[in-house]
Amino acid sequence: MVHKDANKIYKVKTLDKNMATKSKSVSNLKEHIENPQVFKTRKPKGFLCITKTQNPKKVLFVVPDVVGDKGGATAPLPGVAYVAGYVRHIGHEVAAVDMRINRGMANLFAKIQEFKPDMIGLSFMAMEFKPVYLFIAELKKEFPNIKIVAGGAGGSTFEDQVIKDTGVDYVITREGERALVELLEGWPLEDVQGLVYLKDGQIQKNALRQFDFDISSLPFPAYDIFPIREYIDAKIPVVTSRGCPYQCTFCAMKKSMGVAWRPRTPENIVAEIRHWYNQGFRQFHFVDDNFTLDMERAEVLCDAIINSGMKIKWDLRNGIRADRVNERLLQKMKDSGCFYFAFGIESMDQQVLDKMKKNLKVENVYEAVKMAEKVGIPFGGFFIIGLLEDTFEKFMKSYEFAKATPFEEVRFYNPIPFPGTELYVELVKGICLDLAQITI
Ligand code: B12
Ligand code: SF4
Repeated sequence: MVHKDANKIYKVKTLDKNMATKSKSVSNLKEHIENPQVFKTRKPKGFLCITKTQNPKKVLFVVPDVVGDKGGATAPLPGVAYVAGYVRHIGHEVAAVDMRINRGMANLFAKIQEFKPDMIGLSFMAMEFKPVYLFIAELKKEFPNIKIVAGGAGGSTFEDQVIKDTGVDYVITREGERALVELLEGWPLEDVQGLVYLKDGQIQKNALRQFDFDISSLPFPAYDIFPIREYIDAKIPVVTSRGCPYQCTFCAMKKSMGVAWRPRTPENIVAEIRHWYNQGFRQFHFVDDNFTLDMERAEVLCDAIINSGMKIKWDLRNGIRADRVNERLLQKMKDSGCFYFAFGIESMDQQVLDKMKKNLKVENVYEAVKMAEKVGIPFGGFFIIGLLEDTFEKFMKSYEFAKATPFEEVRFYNPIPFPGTELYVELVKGICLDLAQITI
């Protein structure tokens, strides 16, 4: 499942000084993918030239049984599916156990005994660290000789601390596709960018990996290794872009996905949707950090969906910015099947917004909800209570606004100072908050 237009030139528009203007021709990776016989050995650091492994390994991806507020697994994890898809494409054998669906350690142990993986790959979010660490301890006890590699937002957040706290063999920070392949190929550990590992009992943290600008040329996520029809939402998650250039102080996605916004080509996205459409799926869930950053590109994508003739429904629950929509875009979103989206508003008090560096004006929010009402897509609003500068009176502005606006859904979150965020630094260093007091 590799997109055929992978070397199409797609212009990445820039938003502010945080992003350099780029026009990127996607790469010689495509040549390698299309000519899998060309197996080249290790090249200068940072360049992945492996196209087909000569030493296939078995990797079992495990999603620990930690579920959010829905009490069950809503969808397979895109991050794990991306990594698995890439590793499989190179020729390694992959399988997955989503323990949120196939519950119980006994089931997992049976699967491990049957599949006999060379390596177990785990993904977790920082919030989930307590149950996940207990889970790793059990796994290590039962299978002390199988290497475990941890990744995901949790791995990128805690880095070496994960090894210290759990004894996993490796942590891969940031994007995991190419790093895991390099690890499986047996590259010298010090050459695998983004890898954290133990050497002679000492933690080694390699240089961080550059973010991947070639995401249209990655194989589609391997959702097929998950029990895809057993999730609560019969929706396929689609990551149409990675990263976000804004600097919101509370936001914890930078450490795993970075400030560089990297869109996939509309053709590539439509090809992925078509793949699942042909298998009977009609609902999709776009999980970008900043789907509408480039409004023109979002329109082009909506047009491409409309022109594809596929009658799909899609939603966007991650919160788009109120200053990155216009009526024409919203209309195209609706026409292409968008049945719900949410605005990431955070606060209706300008001082609080400014303090969190949201780079948003409350006026933008008023305008955006008016447009959304006019176009008629049901929409939600996400807020955060209790960030720095917030007070009861300021919170009431958000509360009154939420009550007065015909939101389909309103969420008020508490802020969590994730390591790696500016909020964390402000709280821990600035106000000398005792780290031991932070429970997440
Ligand atoms: C979709 C999504 C969800 C989905 C699915 C979660 C998931 N684990 O994928 C749902 C709705 C369940 C969800 C829920 C929550 N989420 Co959420 N979510 C996201 C979102 C928007 C996209 C994730 C995604 O698919 N990205 C695209 C893929 C390609 O990237 P990726 O997952 O990072 O995977 C790459 C690497 O991390 C790595 N990798 C991933 N897994 C593995 C495994 C191995 C073995 C290796 C080697 C590498 C590797 O390689 C992947 C490919 O490059 C992210 C934002 C973000 N950009 O990460 C927030 C994010 C992960 N969520 C976050 C939070 C806080 C939550 C909630 C706590 C929100 C809440 N208050 O309720 C809940 C937690 C639910 C729970 N379990 O208790 C935070 C996590 C912070 C942190 N440092 O851990 C993020 C970063 C949002 C943010 N801006 O702060 N979320
Ligand atoms: S909260 Fe949204 S706009 Fe702000 S940095 Fe995170 S993803 Fe970007």
